[in-house]
Amino acid sequence: MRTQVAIVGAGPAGLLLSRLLHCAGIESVLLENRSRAEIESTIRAGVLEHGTVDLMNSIGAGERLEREGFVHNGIYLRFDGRDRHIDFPDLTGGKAIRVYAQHEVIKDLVALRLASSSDIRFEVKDVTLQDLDTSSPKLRFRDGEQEFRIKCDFIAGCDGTHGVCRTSIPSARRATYDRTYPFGWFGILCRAPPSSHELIYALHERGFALVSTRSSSIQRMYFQCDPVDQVSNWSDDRIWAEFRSRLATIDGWAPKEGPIFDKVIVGMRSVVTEPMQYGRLFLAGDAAHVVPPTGAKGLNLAAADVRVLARALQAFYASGSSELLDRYSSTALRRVWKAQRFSWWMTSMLHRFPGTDSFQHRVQLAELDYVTSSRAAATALAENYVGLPFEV
Ligand code: FAS
Ligand code: PHB
Repeated sequence: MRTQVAIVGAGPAGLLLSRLLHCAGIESVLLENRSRAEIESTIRAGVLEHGTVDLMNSIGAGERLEREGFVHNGIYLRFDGRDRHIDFPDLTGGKAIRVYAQHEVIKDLVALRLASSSDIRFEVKDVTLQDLDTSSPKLRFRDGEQEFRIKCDFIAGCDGTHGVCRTSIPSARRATYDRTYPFGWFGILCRAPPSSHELIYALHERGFALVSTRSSSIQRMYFQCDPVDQVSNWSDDRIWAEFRSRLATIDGWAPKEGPIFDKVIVGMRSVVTEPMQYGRLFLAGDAAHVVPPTGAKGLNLAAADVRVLARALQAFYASGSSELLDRYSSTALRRVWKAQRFSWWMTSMLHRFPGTDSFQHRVQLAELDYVTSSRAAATALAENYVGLPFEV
């Protein structure tokens, strides 16, 4: 097989990149080791930055997102039993966010890929990369009983945290910066009406809680938990009791409860791999970096990476210049590290760290009070949350 760009991984990064390249007339083959049904039902992120929405619309992938996604003009920070609102349009010159589940984004992008008769292979096995430091890198993979070899110009490693691309870069040529947080998130999906018209981020002495949404009848909520806790330890009744406790307000607010049909515990890590490229291999999305979900950045960073990569590849094929490709990693990392900082800051401000004393808790409350009473501080939160301008 021969193609211009071989893409490993059909998550948001790989699918968005394949569509951006298609729109630029650049051929790609997309390899995914799970089934279409699996990737279209993997419950993950829920918040799209305004720039991600614009990107989806620019590639013809925004029709259902515009119809079914929820525009949210702010978030609530809840502490000391009271809500304070962060008004995004007021603080950012009119920007907002869109709540639209990641698996819906995946469905929309897979449909576009198939409609354009572009090559996407599901359930492939044993992807390996060769000759990355030459001008004709290669991939091998198995599809069923058949072995395949792809010759290409470039490989995009969009295979997430547990993929094979990052580790295909010699360890002596890459550095990893990471932090593991001493807590996880217990996430639920339940059948209930929305408890709030916008997201609620709550700090309580028992820990963090988040009220998000998926639709008028399905709600997404999280609370901070022990990272080694087990889903089986938590009955529905115990879960709702924890949410009622952490989200309680002085005016008696309580979440709208309903049958819980999905429970998951996700770990909390910050990871960045530098550089995000080696020879003709370019990493994008979780293959290169992971953020704690507190800032709702994971999916949006993947989109920002592939926007930079697609423009660099387009310049190469249009003019032969590799200048933007040579700068891909440094360009992408500027936004990655700003998103890492914001995600770390939101996580540090809104979670109870084991072993911290009452002084630390009061410092956190003071920071929340400052962020919600200073226009300058609220603007800093808002402009990061809705999405910083894309790197040129
Ligand atoms: P992805 O991991 O989404 O996609 C990688 C793809 O590559 C997968 O489909 C995988 O099957 C495939 N793959 C892996 N190895 C392969 C191989 N060897 N060969 C071929 N294919 C291979 N982010 C938020 O912003 N908000 C959230 O609330 C949030 N919640 C999350 C909950 C969980 C449980 C997890 C794990 C992540 C969560 N994230 C959240 C982060 C998540 O949304 C990622 O940032 C986002 O999926 C990144 O997209 P990709 O980089 O495309 O990676
Ligand atoms: C979600 O809806 O899944 C979600 C929203 C905001 C976050 C994290 C997750 O910060």
